[in-house]
Amino acid sequence: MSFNYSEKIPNNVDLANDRKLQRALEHWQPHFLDWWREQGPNDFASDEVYLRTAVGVDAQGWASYGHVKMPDYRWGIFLADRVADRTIGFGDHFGEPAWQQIPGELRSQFRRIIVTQGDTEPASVEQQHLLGLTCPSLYDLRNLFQVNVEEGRHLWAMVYLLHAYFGRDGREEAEALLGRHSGDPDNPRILGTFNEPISDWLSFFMFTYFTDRDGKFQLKSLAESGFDPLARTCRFMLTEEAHHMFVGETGIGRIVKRTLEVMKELATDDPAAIRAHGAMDLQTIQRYLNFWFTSSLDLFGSEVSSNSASSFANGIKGRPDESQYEDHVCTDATYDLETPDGIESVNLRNAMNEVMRSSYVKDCEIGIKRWNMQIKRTGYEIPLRLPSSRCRRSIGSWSNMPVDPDGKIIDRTAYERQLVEWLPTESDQAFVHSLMQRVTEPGKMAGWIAPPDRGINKLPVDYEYVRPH
Ligand code: BYC
Repeated sequence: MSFNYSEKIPNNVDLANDRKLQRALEHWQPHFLDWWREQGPNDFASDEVYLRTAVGVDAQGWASYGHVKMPDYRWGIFLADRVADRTIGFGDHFGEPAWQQIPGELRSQFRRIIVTQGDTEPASVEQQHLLGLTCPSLYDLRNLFQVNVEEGRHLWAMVYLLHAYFGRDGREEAEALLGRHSGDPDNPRILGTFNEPISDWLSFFMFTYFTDRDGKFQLKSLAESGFDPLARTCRFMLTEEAHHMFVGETGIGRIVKRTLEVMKELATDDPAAIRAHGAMDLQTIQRYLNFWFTSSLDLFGSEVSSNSASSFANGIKGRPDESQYEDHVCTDATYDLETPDGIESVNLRNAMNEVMRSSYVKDCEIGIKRWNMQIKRTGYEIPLRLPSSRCRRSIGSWSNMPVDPDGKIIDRTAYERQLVEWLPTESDQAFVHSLMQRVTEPGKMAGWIAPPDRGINKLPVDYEYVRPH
């Protein structure tokens, strides 16, 4: 497939030969650009940003670098290459040829999942839209914008599917994706975490570590879908998603590194002294981690879910890396769930949300181990840790249960008293906000974060990643 960049919408789906679809998407495009101007990082619209743009799906094409003004970024539609003779890898249709069109009886289920996925993408851009004003460096500013434009492209990916496969309903859903807004009391985003404000960079790095990682797992499960265009779209989105999690992991790692430098310099682990020196104490970092991890856990849905069972049965949504399992049908298998009333054995198909959540938690542990090695090497015994996945839940069987970070059910009054200590307090937030000062001299870093080990695309750290207009 060749790519034609003289087209308004770069794509590898042969849009030029589908005039009706092309017209529908070209009708949506100005609405998207209006939304980007109103809800995106508009203060930087005339700056030139060193961005990676996808111009194809192969090893060379997916990462083409250069300075671009964000409103001129080419939001294109790219699906990973088609796998010849692909068959459905799980559920009741296991082994049947993958679908190129959506089976009529599954339309509304597919639509719901595509809309939910699509809704998160613009939500995150809205959540982050003021962060550029307080960037700790030009390197970080560029990474923020890279994440933002790619989330915009991921919205395009879902809107393409809605327009191409769902007719008028799909076009209405695509409009509605621009009508809901993060945190809007009248018309909020669909999932909880995407309505939480991200008004400082510590939250941004936590979000890209924990919430984008939910994205990784959800996209992996949709990359298994029996509906081939959805699977191919998600496969390509995953290549971009990896960078977002890199931003989170290295961002938190660099904050921890700077904190440890200050602790060493002052020879103390006293939070007040560390703060007075302009760095973030590990306890504050832990409280932000508690907030974003527990919020992101809810994004997997309920432990026992008939929706997840039917998504699996119908070939809509598989398990991430389905090929790692032996049984792809799971009609007789069971799963032992820990509920507040004890162990409950449920049909595995009904526990798919929990299967995914458990893999997600394991993946989250990797960064924690890495940061803790840094802390240990400096000689301190203040490890960061993930709270129990039962703690502070708002969805599922542990919802609203008084569970402490160790996973133990405790007295409700004690829980309510202590919860405020496990999460960022108002004074933590005021302190973190007080550190958020804009640094825009190439190579310079704010005092609360260490420089990265290397720059983008083999360029030096002090490269001018964003050129102000
Ligand atoms: N908040 O049976 P249940 C990403 C709703 S992140 C509010 O428990 P089910 C990204 C649910 O919708 C990945 N509502 O679970 C990251 C349902 O409502 P309806 C996003 C919630 O149905 C960073 C009801 O509760 N992708 O890409 O299996 C930056 C009962 O549901 C929540 C996806 O989510 C919640 N946390 O749903 C940018 C993939 N959890 O329909 C991007 C698409 C559940 O009965 N979505 N509910 O009114 C799905 O696969 C599924 O819808 C869910 C689980 C994962 C959300």
